[in-house]
Amino acid sequence: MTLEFSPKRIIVTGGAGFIGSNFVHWVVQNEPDVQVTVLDKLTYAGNRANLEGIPEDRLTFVEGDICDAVLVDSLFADADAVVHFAAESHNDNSIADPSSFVRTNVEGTYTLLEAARKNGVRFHHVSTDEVYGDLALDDPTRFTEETPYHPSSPYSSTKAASDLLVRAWHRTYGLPITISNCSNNYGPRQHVEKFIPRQITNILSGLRPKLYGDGLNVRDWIHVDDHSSAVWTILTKGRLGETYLIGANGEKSNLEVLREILVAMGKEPDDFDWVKDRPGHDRRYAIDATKLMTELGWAPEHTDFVTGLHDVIGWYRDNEPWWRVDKTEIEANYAKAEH
Ligand code: NAD
Ligand code: TDX
Repeated sequence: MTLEFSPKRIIVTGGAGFIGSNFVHWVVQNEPDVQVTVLDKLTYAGNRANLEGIPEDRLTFVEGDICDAVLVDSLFADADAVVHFAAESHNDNSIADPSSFVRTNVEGTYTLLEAARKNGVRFHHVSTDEVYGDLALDDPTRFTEETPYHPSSPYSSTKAASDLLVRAWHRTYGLPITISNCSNNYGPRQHVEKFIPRQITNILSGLRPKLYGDGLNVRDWIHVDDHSSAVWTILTKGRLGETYLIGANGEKSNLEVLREILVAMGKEPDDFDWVKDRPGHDRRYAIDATKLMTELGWAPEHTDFVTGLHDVIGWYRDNEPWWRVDKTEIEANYAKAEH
């Protein structure tokens, strides 16, 4: 039985992005003894405003690059653990230009691992179910920790590379690590480039939603707060060197999700455009989270997807200045790719 780990000073990379910022809010609310340092480059996907409302005595914000070895080393000298969210995260961008994905996701993770090794810092690596490739729509199985890696896109192949680096640093150098691979997240503060926010903000902007291909691709949706509680559980109770899959039985086709959004926003279920498919588009993701649930006792709390979706729609209605600044440029880029 592994003794519980109780970090007091954690570094959260990518803590100004969608999932990282939700994780920081979750930790500050649920773990009163933990001090958080966010390291974030504030790329187009990072936003300092995502951390508003967090008391100053709980959070230190450092604007910087995870590839900056000197900076990373100085921060790690004073930390118990790092929770590594920072990444280039959008598949469509990785198809248009993979270079920043290789740099941040692979070289950045390597830089953090070396600093963790030097300073004896516990390492939790946040990854994705996309490293396993995809499943057929009629395949009765789901991904488990034993599924072989088979990534499809430049994004998912760089995430797979980073996972393998983390495993190697454990096996070779004995670095205390855990890895989690989660399914598609939804929730507040997700960038407007991603599927659910794009469709909601299109409708709020008087634009028609856009569905790729035949719309039957399946994603396994989980609320971002359930991802946060799972990552904390794995960091504090997980066995060293282990991988845990995170999911909440949320399989839905893109067409189903889009129709839920349209109906919730008072539109007709066919008020959208079919657009060009994504090259190499993964067909279906599905997670079996049995190991995390049985071994560590984790369970998701936000299991009613329609209620969660209504809350997210409300968040985008109430926070138009947050997303409006990026919307025009994102839609112009999508138009160039015929998406
Ligand atoms: P995001 O794009 O919203 O945020 C990424 C954050 O990382 C941003 O704040 C950005 O400024 C920062 N960043 C990027 N490059 C950096 C660099 N070189 N140095 C420092 N900071 C940098 O991403 P997200 O959707 O919140 O995803 C977070 C993590 O979770 C990623 O590792 C992703 O692979 C993983 N993940 C995401 C999902 C999902 O559904 N979005 C699902 C499973 C796993
Ligand atoms: O306008 C759109 N229309 C559409 O049909 C967009 C933006 C997407 N899609 C489709 C493509 C996917 O099948 O919707 C699905 C979801 O697309 P994304 O939001 O781009 O997510 P996905 O490619 O599934 O990857 C996400 O989940 C796993 C995150 O972006 C990754 O960071 C995470 O690893």
